Amino acid sequence: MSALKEKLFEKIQAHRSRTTRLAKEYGNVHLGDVTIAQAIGGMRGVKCLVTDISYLDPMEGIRFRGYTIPEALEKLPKVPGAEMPYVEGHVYLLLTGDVPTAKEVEELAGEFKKRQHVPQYVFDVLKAMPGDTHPMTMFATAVLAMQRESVFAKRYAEGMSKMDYWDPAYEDMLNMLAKMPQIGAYIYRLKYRNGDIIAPDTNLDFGGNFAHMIGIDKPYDDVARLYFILHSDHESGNVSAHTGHLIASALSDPYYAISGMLDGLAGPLHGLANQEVLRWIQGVMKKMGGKEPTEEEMKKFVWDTLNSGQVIPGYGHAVLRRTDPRYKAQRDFCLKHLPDDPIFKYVDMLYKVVPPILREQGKAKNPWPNVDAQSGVIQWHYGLKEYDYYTVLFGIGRSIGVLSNITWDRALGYPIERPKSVTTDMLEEVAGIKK
Ligand code: HAX
Repeated sequence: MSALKEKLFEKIQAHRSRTTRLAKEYGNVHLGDVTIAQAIGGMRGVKCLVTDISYLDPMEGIRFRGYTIPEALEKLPKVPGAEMPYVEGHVYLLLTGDVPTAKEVEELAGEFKKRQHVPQYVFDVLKAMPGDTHPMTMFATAVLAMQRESVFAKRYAEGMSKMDYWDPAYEDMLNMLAKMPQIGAYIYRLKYRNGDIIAPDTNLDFGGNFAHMIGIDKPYDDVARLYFILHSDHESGNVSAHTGHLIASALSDPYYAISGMLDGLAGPLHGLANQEVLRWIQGVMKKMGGKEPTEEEMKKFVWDTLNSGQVIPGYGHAVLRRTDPRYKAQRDFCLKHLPDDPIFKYVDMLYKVVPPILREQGKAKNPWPNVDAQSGVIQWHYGLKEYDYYTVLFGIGRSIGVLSNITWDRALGYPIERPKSVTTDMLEEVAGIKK
């Protein structure tokens, strides 16, 4: 170890006990409007963000513009011959708060078709990346590479009134979203299908075209629609939504903001948990040599994971205190379309086994499954087995909510975000440990 690294390690070891003591013994002490526990503990529960796009109740789960998931799926106009609604209709709902008519959806779908052309240089950038690059790195890079297309950045450079910011933010939103199915599918085919790219079909809707370009038949188009809608928004405090809002608050344009929010989504405690769930289940299956585990064997795998200091992916949540309705919506889909899928059976057994174990362990505040516990099974079932790709699907969906929020942030003139930090010494003074 270098002398610098050694010195740093000594300092870290000396400092750790101070932070732990502050959080454990003085967590409830107030530091202005928040407690020491909230300042150290990732601002949990601090109400200081505003959004009307969606609201997350700890017990009920998400409502998009006031609608629960079943209500939104029922009310939004359906794609002819499909079980699921148009993703475009959900974009309309999040942006305006109104359920669109069939004509309004058609118009928006037409707008997307006009804007869907992806510049060749984006594909060239993707092709130039090493073959083992993670799909999320490719996705965030593709979005960042397109920053030169930003209408917001162009209009800002020309000199634009604050009152007009929402307009180019809206243009960037539609331009970017319209291209996402093709960029996402291109990454998949380039990385996992030897670059055998399928051209878009301009007659298809957002979800249908994505399924077509990925190369998976019906009902995968409905899987894509369901997936993009479910992952679109989860109010504003989660890492991806908050990152997008934060970056855009500096008036960095929506391309910068979306590229950055995708980086946050790529963390295993957030969006990457969907790949981790499948990776974990594959590990269990491998150990079982293909045999279905008994409940007792499954319990042992769960305890082994916890005892080795790892989290159970797909379980727990910072806000939710019940089973995630996004999990339920996907479980209902599985029960209808793939009840006998072996991985669905594993996942369903985990639903029985994990919550009591997390309760017994006594650490996680929410022992119930979140969206990521169920999402990979459906992808796997329809042949999309490359699980490190799953977070890209989440990212396409999440872009809808984050971009809607950014457009409204600019419309309402929300300022640059700038909370205040303090030092550990200051916390110890507030706690009365240090005079
Ligand atoms: N397995 C094991 N331990 C868990 C756990 C899980 N699934 N969930 C929480 N815990 C632990 C925490 O690691 C923490 O331990 P320490 O005290 O040792 O730090 C303790 O329980 C208290 O955590 P918490 O207050 O209940 O949860 P947080 O708000 O801190 O974290 C997380 C919420 C989602 C990050 C957490 O539940 C977790 O790590 N879950 C597994 C990863 C996962 O599924 N993430 C996706 C969440 C949904 C999402 O954002 N999707 O994108």
